[in-house]
Amino acid sequence: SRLAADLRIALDTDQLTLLYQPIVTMPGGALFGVEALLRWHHPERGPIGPDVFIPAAERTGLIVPLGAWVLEQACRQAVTWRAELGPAAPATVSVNVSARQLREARFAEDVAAVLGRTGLPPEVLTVEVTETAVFDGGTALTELRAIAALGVKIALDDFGTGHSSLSLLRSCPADVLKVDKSFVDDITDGGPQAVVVAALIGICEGLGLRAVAEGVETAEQAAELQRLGYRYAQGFHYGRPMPAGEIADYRPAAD
Ligand code: G
Ligand code: G
Ligand code: NA
Ligand code: MN
Repeated sequence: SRLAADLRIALDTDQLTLLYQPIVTMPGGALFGVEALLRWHHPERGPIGPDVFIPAAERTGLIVPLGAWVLEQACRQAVTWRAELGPAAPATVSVNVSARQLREARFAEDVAAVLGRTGLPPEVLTVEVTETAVFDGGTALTELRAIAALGVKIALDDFGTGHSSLSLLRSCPADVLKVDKSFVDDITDGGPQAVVVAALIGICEGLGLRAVAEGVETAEQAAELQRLGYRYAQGFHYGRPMPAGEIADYRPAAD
């Protein structure tokens, strides 16, 4: 397609950038880590969202070189932050990995190579995968176990929206569970979402997983999450995705 052809060019020029969104601790909202989020500024069409071009990149297989670029950029940035900010650097840098990337038998090898090239300690990198990508079968679990063995952290992204299964939490070497925004949206209404969010923190505590609440947009949601026992959050209430250079200046705006 036209989009895929343009994306191939974008990869070779400098139309792609990574923004970084704070992942914070509660209470207080101090910076804990960041999630890398890909942005494409098309020379004629302007900004195109990853929800549009990632699926196209998956269909064409371009996601493999694209994903490798994202991984390399994010690891290099993490190394730069550690050199420049020392203990104030993000403790973890998360990178989204799609189903197709995980199906590539070389994924773990590529991750190991990037860590070697950049010198980033493996435990600083978090790979975010969806439940659906893990269930995709094939080599996904093998690749995840291989990167976990390197010391890289694994986060289950958008948790609750896919085929959420408790057996997945046992078979997949996950360290972090990211509770999807759709569950966080209505927690202050006392509806069924609140029950799910409350149950997930218990599951995470029991299994030794770090629970991160995604899409936190209001002070009321943040307060309710803290009341339920959540200690990590991400969302516009705390910080929007921002250029790497702004992360050093991040200060908690709110609890
Ligand atoms: O940043 P935004 O909310 O627009 O992201 C939309 C979707 O695109 C999210 O599901 C996010 O996980 C995905 N996404 C953003 N950056 C990347 C990336 O670098 N690689 C992959 N595979 N997905 C990404
Ligand atoms: O699928 P994933 O969780 O990786 O998607 C992250 C996406 O969610 C990013 O594109 C980011 O821009 C978006 N996002 C992050 N926080 C918020 C929020 O508080 N509200 C909304 N609407 N989107 C958010
Ligand atoms: Na994500
Ligand atoms: Mn998510």
